[in-house]
Order: sequence, then C-alpha cells, then structure tokens
Amino acid sequence: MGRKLLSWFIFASVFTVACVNAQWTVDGLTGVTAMHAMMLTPTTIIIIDKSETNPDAKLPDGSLTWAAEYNLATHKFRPLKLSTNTFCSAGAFFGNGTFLSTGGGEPNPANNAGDGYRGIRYFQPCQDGTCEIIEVPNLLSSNRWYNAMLTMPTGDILNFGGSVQSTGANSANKNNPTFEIHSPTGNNKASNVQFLVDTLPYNLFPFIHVIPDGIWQGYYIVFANKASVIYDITNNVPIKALPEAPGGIRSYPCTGAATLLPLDYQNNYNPEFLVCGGQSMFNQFTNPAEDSCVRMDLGSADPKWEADNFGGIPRVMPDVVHLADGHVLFLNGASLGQAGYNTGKLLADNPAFTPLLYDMYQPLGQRWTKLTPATIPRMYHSVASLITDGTVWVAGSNPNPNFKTGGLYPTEYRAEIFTPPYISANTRPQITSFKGQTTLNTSPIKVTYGEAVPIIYTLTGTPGTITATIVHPGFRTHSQAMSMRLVHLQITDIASSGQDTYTAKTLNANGQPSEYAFQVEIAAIFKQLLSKAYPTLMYHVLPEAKEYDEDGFRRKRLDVLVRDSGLSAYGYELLVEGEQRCFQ
Ligand SMILES: [Cu+2]
Repeated sequence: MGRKLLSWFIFASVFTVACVNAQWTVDGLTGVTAMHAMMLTPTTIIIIDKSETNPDAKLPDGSLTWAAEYNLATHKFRPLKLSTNTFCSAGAFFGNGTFLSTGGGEPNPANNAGDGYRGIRYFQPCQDGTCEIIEVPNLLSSNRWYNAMLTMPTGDILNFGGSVQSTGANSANKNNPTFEIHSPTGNNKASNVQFLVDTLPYNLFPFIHVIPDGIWQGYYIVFANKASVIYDITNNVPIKALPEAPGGIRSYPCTGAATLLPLDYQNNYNPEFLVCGGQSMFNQFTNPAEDSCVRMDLGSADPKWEADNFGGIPRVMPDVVHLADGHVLFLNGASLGQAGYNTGKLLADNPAFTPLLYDMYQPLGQRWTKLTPATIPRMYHSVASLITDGTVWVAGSNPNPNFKTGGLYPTEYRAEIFTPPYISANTRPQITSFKGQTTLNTSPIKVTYGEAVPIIYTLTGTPGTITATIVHPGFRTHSQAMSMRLVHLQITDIASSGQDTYTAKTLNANGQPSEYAFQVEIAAIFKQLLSKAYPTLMYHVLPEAKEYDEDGFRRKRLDVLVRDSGLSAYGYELLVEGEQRCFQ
C-alpha cells in the first residue's frame, strides 16, 4: 500500500484536565422514611419504615402505611401494606430471590400496627406493580430487634442476634444471644452464641459476613463492639478469637459501618474486612465521632488489625457502598454524637456531608479521596445503595420518634442520586446480550459457578479498559450493608465484531471506517500497548485525528493525550502517511 511511515514523538504541551467530580441530584419522594431499603429488581427498591403516620403513603382504602416500593424509572413510590411494626428490623434474599424481612418492634395501636418482634414478611418482586408483602406474625423463635440477616451459601438465611425489646444500648436482660436459620421449608430453632454475651452492651446489629475463600473459607466473620471472631455457624462453635480492634466502639448506638472488601480474581479472591467510624463514648452527644478505620486480612492464618484514619472526617452512622468499579464509598451520618432518637435533645449533630472514596489497593495513607459534599443531612435512619446504572441511591433520615416536619433534622422523604466520579469520567458499554439473552432486566439469568458467560456490548467513544464486576448491593439499614458483596470477574476474551463494532454513522460513503472510527481504533491499540508496558497504571487516551494533503501524499496525524491520575499529562503525535489512494 505504498509508503507508510509511523513515527512517535513527544511534543511539549500542558494539558489541563478538568477535575471530574461527583454530583448530587434529588430523584423523587419515598413516601415512607427509608429506614430499611433493598434493591429488589433493576428498577425497584423496597423501603420499609417503622410504624408511623407518613402522610403521603396512602393505601387504596385510604389508610396509611410504613412500607413502599420505589421505582427508579418513574421516581415514584407505591405504598405497600404492612400490619406489624417493622421498627429496626432486618432483611435478606433467599437463594431463589424471595425477599425476607424479620423482626421489628412493639405494637402501635394508633397506626393499626401489630407486634413485629417475631414477625416474618415475604416479598416476591414482580414487574407489573401488583405484588404485596405477605406477613406471618410470630414466626421467629424469639423476639428480634436490631438483628442481622445474611444470605448463606446454601441459599438459606441466617438471622443473628439482636435484643428482645427496643432499647438504647443492649443489656443482659434484653439481649438475644442466639441465631436461627430460615430455609424455604421453615425455621430452625435458636442456637446460643456466647460471643453475643461477651460483647454486651454494644452488640446490636452485629456485623456478620461469610468468608468466601482462603483458609477460613465457609466460616463467618462476626464483629460487634470492638471484638470479632471467626465462627462456624454449621456447628455453632467459635473457630478463632480475633484481636480487639483499635479505636472506638463500632456497634449501635456507637454505630460504625463494616464490609467485606471487594473480592478480586487477581489475588485469588483474598477476603479482607473493613470497619470504619463509630463513637468512643456512649451517651456523650457532643463527643466527636470516631475518625478511624480498621482492616483485617482474613486470608491470613493469624489475622491482625491494620489501623487507618477515616479520610479525615469523624463519622458515626456512615453508610458503606461498593461501587461498580471496586471503590468503596462512605457517606451519610454525623460527626458528633451517636445513633438514636432525638427526644428533646440532639443525640447527633454536625451532618457529615462529604462522601469519601476508599481505594483498597493503595498503600496505607493514600486510600482516601473526598468527593462533592451533599446538602441534605442524612442522620439516624438513613440508607444508601448502589443501583444498576452505577450511581448510588441515597434516602432516609428521621432521628425523630414519629413523623416530624420543621426544626432541625425533620423526617426526610427526598431520595437523591449520587453520581460518583467514575460515571461521568468514562463511557460505559451498553450491554445488548447476556448469555444469549437480549431481553435484559426482566427475568433472572442463571449462571453456574465457574461458568464463562458471553456478553455482547456496544461502545461508542473511546474504548477504555473493560472491567466486569458482579454486585450484591445488600440490605441497608442502620449503617448495615447485610449480604453486600462485590466480585471482580475475570474477562477471558474481548473480541471485536469488526466494523460492526462501530455504528453506521462512523462509516463514510465508501464503506470505509471514518476518521472517527480510525481515531478510536488507533487509540485502542495505543492503550493496549501502554497497558502491556505499564500494567499497573490507569490511562485515559484521548485521540484527535487531523488530515492534510502535501505533495501528493495524504497524511493522517493523530494527537494522543495520555492521562494517568497519578502522573502529569503527556501528549504524543502519531503520523500515518501514505499515498492518497490508501486513504479512500
Ligand atoms: Cu433504629
């Protein structure tokens, strides 16, 4: 094809890359306070409040309720009938996708709310907006308030701890130091757990996660107060007591947040556990919140805590969210005080408006980034959840015994969408087929363990590094992210479908890839070369093609701007030169 010249050279230039930051947008009204929430389908979130008089949550018969289904597409809520008080309860999915809510609080006759302490509620998500909650009162083995629930590897649900009565801090006479297991065929009886006695009085809403890999595989990490243990639920025995965590109290009402960190095939899914925030002093409502985090490598035979700061912001009642790119987001909560209701005096103040991004792969001291602050306080009884477009749904805040308007920290019905930086910084692939199925998000797609799944997507703009993660956004309440989990999936192959990869508008009249396609193609090649040479760095490659004729030759020049967040920007110019006939 005639003469072809490729030359690379750096040209001196300075590029100012605009700081891509996060955004907050008010989305819609939740109708009931988002005290508990969980994504049920790609477009719906179930919201469960305690029994209270939410003035806009009217059922068809005119009565009020304290549950709703929030639609992310229409930004509207649909009231759901409840008959028991779901005050400070818990939830999880069965392996078959049925949602289960259990526990709650005392009867509230004024609202026709029955005793919820031993209540069980099922909800089978549907697409047509007709499904309702099915309640079975008094089915738990014992009262559970502030219990934790978790989907087990068997598809059953673990129901762990709590108290038998609503309270501030827990106490021996209100403690429920037991667990029970729910399976689709019924309940097991309660099993006693000494750890839930030893961690009094700060063991409500204990943190519990399955350890999915490594030498403790199949056991559970349980954390309450400052203590933790690796636990064998099957045989109901503690396997290994872990060292006391440095820093303050982490459990209600000195509420912090905990998560199993994202799991990554690149380190063989090594499990790590992170706990952040809380409060060191009980009933000291003007005391600054805990400003530390502790992290533990559960892949170790002898796990130890590594202490870190909490991004420079003391925070009690944080919410923790796994983002789709594997970063961990902390938001909501307050910088003074503790969890609980304001009854004449503020238990918490100084809303912690600034979200924090945690990068688990960075060395100690370099993991935190502050993002654009919120404007709506999200105090006690707030939630946040990753949703399917990669943004974060944020709702709730009601540190009041009942629905309240006006004053400081009223009942908050506004839901917001928080758009993390990675959404606006990158073009996202549009998935058109998943395992051969083109009708997405309407019915479950079954994937077996270890199965390779073909995904077909289209991508306009510059193809970046394609990554894939699978996420369980968790049941959200009281800073708990029950069952939340993220796994980085290994991509075995990315194949281009040829020119069809580019949409028709990128083809010129002769059926050749247009200049636009040319830019994208060269940028992708360039990026592949760079990522082979420097696999640990992240790049943005921004191509800009120019062409001109000179002395009978047609030239295409490609200026390529390379940007890594840790480095200053570099520019390259690629010159592709050839006879005019090569560039029809
Ligand atoms: Cu509560």
